[in-house]
Amino acid sequence: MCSVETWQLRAQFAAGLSQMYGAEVPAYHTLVDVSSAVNAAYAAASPALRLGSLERVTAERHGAIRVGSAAELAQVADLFSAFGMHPVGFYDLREAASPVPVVSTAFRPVDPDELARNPFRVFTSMLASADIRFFTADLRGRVERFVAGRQLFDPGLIASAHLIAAAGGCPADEAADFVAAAVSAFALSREPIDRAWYDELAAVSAVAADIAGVTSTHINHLTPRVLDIDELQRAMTERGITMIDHIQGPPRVSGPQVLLRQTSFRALAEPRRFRTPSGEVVDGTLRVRFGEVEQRGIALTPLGRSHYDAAMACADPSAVWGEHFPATDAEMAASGLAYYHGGDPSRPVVYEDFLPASAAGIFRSNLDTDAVAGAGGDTTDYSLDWMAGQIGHHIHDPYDLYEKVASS
Ligand code: OOG
Ligand code: NI
Repeated sequence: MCSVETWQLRAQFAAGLSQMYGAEVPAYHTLVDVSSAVNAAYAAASPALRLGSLERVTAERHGAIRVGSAAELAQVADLFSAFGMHPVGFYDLREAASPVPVVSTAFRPVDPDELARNPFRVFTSMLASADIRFFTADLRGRVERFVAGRQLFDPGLIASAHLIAAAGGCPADEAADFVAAAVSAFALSREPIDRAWYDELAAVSAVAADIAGVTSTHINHLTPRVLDIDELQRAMTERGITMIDHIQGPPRVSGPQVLLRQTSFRALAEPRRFRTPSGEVVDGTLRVRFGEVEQRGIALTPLGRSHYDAAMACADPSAVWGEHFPATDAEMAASGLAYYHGGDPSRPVVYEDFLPASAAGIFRSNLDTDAVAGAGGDTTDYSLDWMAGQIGHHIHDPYDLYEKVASS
């Protein structure tokens, strides 16, 4: 008997992570408070919220995690399927203007009613250790051995996840333990970090060190959703918090707001423990986690996306926006640029995914140094199909999902 359904487990998982992360990163509470205030003020001024109710938007979060290998990603996929979160899309952040040596997917509910019940999603990145532009053969071998030798998830947790995913839920007396065990797998570890190993990886890429320099994974950030990100950016700055210079993604426009806009701030140094080369355990700090906020707009069709990419290729996208996009939803719908439920311009389909260029910008926001990619082309096999084969789960094409939502 499944008295607790998958979506309820997902809601509990999101709430549990939020509670844990808030205890670990107090600035998160400031961010959530400011976000809630911005949303309440926006909703009060604009009674018709077309992109989600105040309740859904204010409760909405996305998380980000990073793992070291395809085998670890497969475990994440198995674990998240118990929460009704399935992989959608393939993001290659090695191709960004400031490359990050990871390939990613996003785990999220795929059915509209599931999104409505709880839209929790987790952007999940895997270290691209096979990319010789970042890792020498020697370093790759050591990274892969280190990662293969650690255990991110208790095999019992993954076994339970299989059963829950297959049954669509679990009995009430099992739910709390399962969710608590899943949440704690993403806690920041107190295990001492091998200083020399961490520093060697950090010299290649700070993200590589965060992923493969430690024996566990952790929530990197937990992102609230706001209805007015410019106002959020202003309010956070007013509180003395230094935000990244530019909001990532599309500019603020007077017409229909599309896709996803994001901003972030650098987290404070967090206490971590290190083991020095002489074997001594000492206290130190790392700055790897940050705060992020998102504003979601309308999902674009492949045609709309090509217009978006063309606008974003210009030095000042806001100056040329009108050359690529019309000013009204009616024209957006008529020209097939964006998705609307049943083609009705008053009912936009919300973008539920991520943007690779923005993600790379978000990754960078907490780094002192960028990764330096060596010369040469990509010789790896990384692709959506490769990833799907490795993890043994179908990876949904986001456009298929939007088509289905728009026509249902
Ligand atoms: C993921 C960065 C990307 C987003 O919202 O685009 C991301 C990470 O830092 O692990 O979270
Ligand atoms: Ni994020």
